[in-house]
Amino acid sequence: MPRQKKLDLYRNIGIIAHIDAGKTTTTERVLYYTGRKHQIIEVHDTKDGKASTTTDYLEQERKRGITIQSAAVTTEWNGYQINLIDTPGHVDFTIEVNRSLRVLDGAVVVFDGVAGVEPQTETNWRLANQYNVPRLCYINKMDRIGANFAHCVKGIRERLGAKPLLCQIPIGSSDEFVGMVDLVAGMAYVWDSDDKDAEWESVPLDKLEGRFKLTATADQDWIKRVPELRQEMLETALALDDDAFLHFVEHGEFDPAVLKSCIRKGTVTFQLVPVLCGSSFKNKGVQQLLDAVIDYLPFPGENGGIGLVDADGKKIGEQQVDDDAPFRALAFKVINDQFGSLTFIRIYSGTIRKGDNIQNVTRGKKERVGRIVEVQANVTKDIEEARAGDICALVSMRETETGDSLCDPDHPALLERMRFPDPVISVAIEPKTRADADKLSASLYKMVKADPSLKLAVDQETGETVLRGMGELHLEVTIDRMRTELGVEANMGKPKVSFREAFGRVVDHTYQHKKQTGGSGQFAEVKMTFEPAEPGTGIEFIDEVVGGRIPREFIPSVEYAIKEESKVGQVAGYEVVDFKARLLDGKFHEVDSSALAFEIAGRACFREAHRMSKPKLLEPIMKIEVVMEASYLGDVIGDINRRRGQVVDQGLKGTAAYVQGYVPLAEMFGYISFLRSATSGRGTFTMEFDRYSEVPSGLVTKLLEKES
Ligand SMILES: Nc1nc2c(ncn2[C@@H]2O[C@H](COP(=O)(O)OP(=O)(O)OP(=O)(O)O)[C@@H](O)[C@H]2O)c(=O)[nH]1
Ligand SMILES: [Mg+2]
Repeated sequence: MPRQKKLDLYRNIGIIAHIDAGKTTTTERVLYYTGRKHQIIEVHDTKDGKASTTTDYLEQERKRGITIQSAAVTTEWNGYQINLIDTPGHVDFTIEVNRSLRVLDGAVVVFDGVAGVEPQTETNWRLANQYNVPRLCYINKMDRIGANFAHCVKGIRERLGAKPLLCQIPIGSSDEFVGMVDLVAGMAYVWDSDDKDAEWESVPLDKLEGRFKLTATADQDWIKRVPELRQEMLETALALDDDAFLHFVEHGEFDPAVLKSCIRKGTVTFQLVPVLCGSSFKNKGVQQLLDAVIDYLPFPGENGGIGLVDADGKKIGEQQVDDDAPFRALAFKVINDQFGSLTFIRIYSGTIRKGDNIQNVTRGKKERVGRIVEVQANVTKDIEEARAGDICALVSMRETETGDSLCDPDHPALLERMRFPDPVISVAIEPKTRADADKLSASLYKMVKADPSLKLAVDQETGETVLRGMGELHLEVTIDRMRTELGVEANMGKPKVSFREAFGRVVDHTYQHKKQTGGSGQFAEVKMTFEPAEPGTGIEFIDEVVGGRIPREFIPSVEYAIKEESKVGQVAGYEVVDFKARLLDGKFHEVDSSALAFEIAGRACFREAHRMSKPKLLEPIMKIEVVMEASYLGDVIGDINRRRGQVVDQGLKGTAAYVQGYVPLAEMFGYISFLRSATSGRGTFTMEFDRYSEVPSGLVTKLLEKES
């Protein structure tokens, strides 16, 4: 079947933001105004379990009023197909933003008009930078008391380092917010009520003077500055097209279509970021936001394709978005339930049809395409084929996991995958009843497979099953979802910090494994150097053996030994990270050497070398931001210092004060209770993993005791 809709009529976009900025509320409006649904459900009306927004359909999402997993919906606007992913803002679920941004072509960044740039706005912004995703800024919640458009724009410029292009400015704020001036169209839109079906009146710019009675001077100023702001916007945007710019400077005229194409060019090439405003909750600005998505965000392939990489992840080329090229797609999400699995893919090139055989290049396995479905949040619809630019899901793939490349078997390639964040917290898990015990490990395995920011391990000393994740909420929600989705109940132990270990200094070490008394003997000798490496570089094994001093076939056993043995460090049994292991030399015996003998030698060499290196214990350091009334600032800062923290910034956000700093995770358990009592319940905080850092030597024993 030929392509039904031209590629430039597609938009694959994500909605990203800090928690509570209004992503899901905006998504509900998008579905309503595009005619996809006939009723709007408010996020805060779903706790009783009777109703649900389209994208927050999980029981855990409804109860908590937050988004936990990203959900995809498809809709149409003015003949364009919009595939939209609503993502969570809570930092514990950052993997969902990460993997969505990997496969999307554009994003709408939503801001709470009162809070402006918040910690997760920054994190998600950085992620969008990493994945080269052009974006629009939508300053939502302009109806809230304290909404401050200028503060938000300043944040975009200063904290996100972007060049905001004001395409709209608000008319009024808080309960006086009635609409916006569209500087691009040269028209103001004024709504006659907050109703979802309210009409807006289009008011020409020369009729604005004296039309609104705005109490706040700042709000009046925005309206007064309209001519000046429009001129500024026009000059900035038109500067992206030399001819249009010259014509504008000389004659004061421009072609509206050229203006839009300039803004689009600036957006797609990251030279500017269009800024819009509105109030999704009060039903103002969402249709205009949709227009901007069409006008300024790229269609699939407009901003390039996806990187092709070698087995080590090094970029070796690019796959353009192209129907006629061989089939290539990236799996970005796997959802499991009792009945099977759904694997979400983004197709970069080619076409797949039901019944096709495809290759999972990452795992070297064949897969068969049984069913292809289009997904509308939790509802699927079978389709016959899917093609370049599409986001769809495959039913019951057997081998495919998040991040895998799926290709035409005759044209295998590895596509650039997403990065998975490091889990920093762990809990011991035990089955609730004997019936649960039988199914527990299989169910945990399914949860971990669906969420690469979880890790599962067995504590070698205690034999306990240990689940690691991004935070307490992440682990709690995982266990609860296992109950509701897979019918298996488990109890969770106390959350603990996931420490790591590192080499303290360079160590040269030789180990000889010899057992040659009676029967068949064992012999292997390895000479190795271990050196600490930069944080985040992982483990590098370098084979420098020359002249057959160790036969080739035994070298992989040494590498395997080092990687396995590094899972249990010599300080306290935590994983050893970031080092280079060089295998320099060794000895072997014609008869008594074997792969096993070299593995044993490698393991022992690692253990002894790690112990000799004055090994370090590393702990996760969290970046925190606390927002409270200014009068509590002193108490909050004093407390951060007592928690071995370091304050790096403090200031005012509207009428509230904020502090930013770094605190070891080990000192952050129970922080919310401190904050509540210290600020009469009015303080809030967010924290996210920043880096691993060495535990001061004097504290190692104390900390390990506290955590055990
Ligand atoms: N006053 C006001 N409230 C809003 C607006 N948009 C959303 N809200 C409210 O803000 C709260 C959070 O909204 P959500 O849409 O769940 O926010 P979110 O960004 O999806 O949150 P997470 O997915 O949990 O990160 C809800 O109570 C909404 O009703 C708005 O424009 N004005
Ligand atoms: Mg949400």
